[in-house]
Amino acid sequence: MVAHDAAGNTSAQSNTVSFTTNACSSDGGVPSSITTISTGWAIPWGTYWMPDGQTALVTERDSFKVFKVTPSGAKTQVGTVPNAVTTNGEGGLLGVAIDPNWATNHYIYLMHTASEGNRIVRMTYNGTSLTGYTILLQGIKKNQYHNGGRLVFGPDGYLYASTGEAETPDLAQDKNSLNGKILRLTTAGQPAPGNPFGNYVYSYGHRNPQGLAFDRSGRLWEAEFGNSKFDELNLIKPGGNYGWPTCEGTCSVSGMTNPKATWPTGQASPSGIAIVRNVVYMAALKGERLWRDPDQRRQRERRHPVGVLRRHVRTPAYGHQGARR
Ligand SMILES: [Ca+2]
Repeated sequence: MVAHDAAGNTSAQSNTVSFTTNACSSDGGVPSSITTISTGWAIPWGTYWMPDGQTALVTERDSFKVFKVTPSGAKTQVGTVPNAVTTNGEGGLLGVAIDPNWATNHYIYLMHTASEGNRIVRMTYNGTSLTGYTILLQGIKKNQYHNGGRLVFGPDGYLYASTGEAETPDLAQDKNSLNGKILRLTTAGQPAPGNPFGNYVYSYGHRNPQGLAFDRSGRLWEAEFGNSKFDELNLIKPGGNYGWPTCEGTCSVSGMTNPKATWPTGQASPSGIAIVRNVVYMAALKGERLWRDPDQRRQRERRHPVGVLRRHVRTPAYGHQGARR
């Protein structure tokens, strides 16, 4: 920096100063110029960007393959996850997450169905191939449907996983069951310190939770399949009871946390979510569209937001699961 006074004197150059500007005050913006970057997929399921944002890893549910994909559309198989099986339904190779410290430890995390149940495992990805299969948590009850399966890292450095209730609704209310939950664990596969019930459970009362994403404020959002009436977008708090099977969508039962947004199931059936510039994007399977949920509406924390979300673009359902469950 250089200073000037009223007399026209100019100072010497200061030392170099570096700073980071604040985030843009206006969130979102409506997407445009929507293009297809990659084709030829069977059932692509989990997607996660590498920390450098230059490539993503994408899982294929029924082939158990993992691919590297670039924004230009280049697609390279990097491996196949061992010990994965299908359920002839919604199980198979599911979510993927990249360790925030990948540059030094080269760890990635996967959720998949195996012989004894659903597992969360760690593998080593060196940028080219997968090795070092290590089980972190296993025996999460599997079922033909309702396996959950999304993974995401929180800003706290812990791994969050969504698990379905395996079409056994009472498991969702059992705080000692791994099913119908959002779990929080360490990268070594232990319950994260400070979890509300001293085990893996972070929140409960979920039916078939799917997308998980953190917003700019570090808040966790989750999209969830309802049964036959309403799908949900929930703001997740530790220890929260999200209602299933007592409630589907919004209800007025003491102790149950209502969703921040709901949709008639025919318009949604949510799959993955992503948050970009604090706007939630939610892929809808039966709805065959991409929903866009601007931040302002979430900040109002509306209790009955049915219909306030607006359909923006149609998209082929990704992670298509066939008949809605
Ligand atoms: Ca609920």
